[in-house]
Amino acid sequence: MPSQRPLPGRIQPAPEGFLDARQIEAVRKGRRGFLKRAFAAAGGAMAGAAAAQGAFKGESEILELPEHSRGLGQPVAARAYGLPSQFEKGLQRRESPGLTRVSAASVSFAPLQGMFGIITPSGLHFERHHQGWWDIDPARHRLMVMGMVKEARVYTMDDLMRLPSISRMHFIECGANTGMEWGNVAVPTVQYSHGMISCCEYTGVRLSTLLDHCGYDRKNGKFVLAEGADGSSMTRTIPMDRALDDVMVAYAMNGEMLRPENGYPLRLVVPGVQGVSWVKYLRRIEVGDEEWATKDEAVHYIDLMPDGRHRQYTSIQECKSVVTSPSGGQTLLDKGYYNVTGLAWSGRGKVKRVDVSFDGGRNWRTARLEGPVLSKCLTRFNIDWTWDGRPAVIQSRAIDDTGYVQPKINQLRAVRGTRSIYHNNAIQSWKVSETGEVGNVQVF
Ligand SMILES: Nc1nc2c(c(=O)[nH]1)N[C@H]1C(S)=C(S)[C@@H](COP(=O)(O)O)O[C@H]1N2
Ligand SMILES: [Mo]
Repeated sequence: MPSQRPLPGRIQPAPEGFLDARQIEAVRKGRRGFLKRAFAAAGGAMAGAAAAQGAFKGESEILELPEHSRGLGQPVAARAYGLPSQFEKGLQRRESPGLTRVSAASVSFAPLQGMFGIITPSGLHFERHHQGWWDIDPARHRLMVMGMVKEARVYTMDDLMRLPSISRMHFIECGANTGMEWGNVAVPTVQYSHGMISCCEYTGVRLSTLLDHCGYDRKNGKFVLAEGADGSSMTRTIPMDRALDDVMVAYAMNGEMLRPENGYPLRLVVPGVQGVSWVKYLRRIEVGDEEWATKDEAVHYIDLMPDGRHRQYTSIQECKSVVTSPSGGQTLLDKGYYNVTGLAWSGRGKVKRVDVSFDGGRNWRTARLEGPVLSKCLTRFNIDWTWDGRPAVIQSRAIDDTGYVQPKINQLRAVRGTRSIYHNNAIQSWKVSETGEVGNVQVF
């Protein structure tokens, strides 16, 4: 068992992979003991009520002063980069065993089941590398802007950091997120079904600032190409109106310089658009008059339709949501109240509403949206639920401010078939069994 913080609301966290029945029983017993202690410590009123009848539950635990209440704590950690508590070690990005042959061309998934709010801590950000990651010396890194411009320029990092700076919060979702579920139920936990999404605050320069600076061709410059400096030669076309709208050349993430895995020292931020266009280790921007149809636009990142043809240049991540707790692999240990929580997002703007069903889509209730609700950014939702101990199917359905409603998996398949990899934004269903185990199911 990985050591992992017990989640609020009496939910046993999903371990990596599956537990057998014997392990679940062991967890249940251990967890019950923990709960009794936790309640005694937390509930003053509860403790008071119990105390009226004599000694209250957990009395000895709360009265016995632990070492940390008596001794001297650690000195300031001033010279070291801060790390999470040792008790949080179980919460990590994870690779899906067997998904790819080499880890340099692979994915690590963010542990959505154990995260709070909307910001992804940098150390839990998902990763997708086509040719491994690098820690590039910023003093030697350069960005060239060229093509249909009056004056081609090469920028150093120092040059870029002198330019007018902006900070924005946005989600990044790999187009292949939830791609395993096109055919049938494929993976056990929300980490593996939806963990190729993250959401951070980015700081950098508007791409339009650079395009203006170089004097891009306003008449014929209809597209820009972005290219990365790693061996994957990642290259993606971005239409000029989008490039001028909210695209950023970012050097910082969550208040510090980008992490190497996420493109240090420079990456493109293309709000609302699939992750592949967020070119890392950005070294070149070219202005042109037509799409480039590079390998990452002609061979990969295309959607195979039922009639055998491919859709190309499908880049926007449509409105989507998922309940992150309770979710696949977790176990509800008791009947009673739960705060059901999840994430919603739309590549077209803001999330307007999220509805949650506990009976497989027959009845829906509207969830509470936590602020801030920002455009092309994750939105946290919460809803009250009292579990009566009977089987349940939990779903969430998001609606964005264009009025678009997140589809059911069969509605999506009716249009797209089952052979796509990318852009699966279907409603996710989690089945809760009588014994409280939560698993991945598809409901039609
Ligand atoms: N240079 C470069 N940029 C890249 C990639 C890459 O392999 N090399 N992968 C792309 C893909 S497919 C995704 S989903 C995102 C992942 O970003 P992250 O690793 O910061 O999560 O980066 C994109 N940009
Ligand atoms: Mo991706």
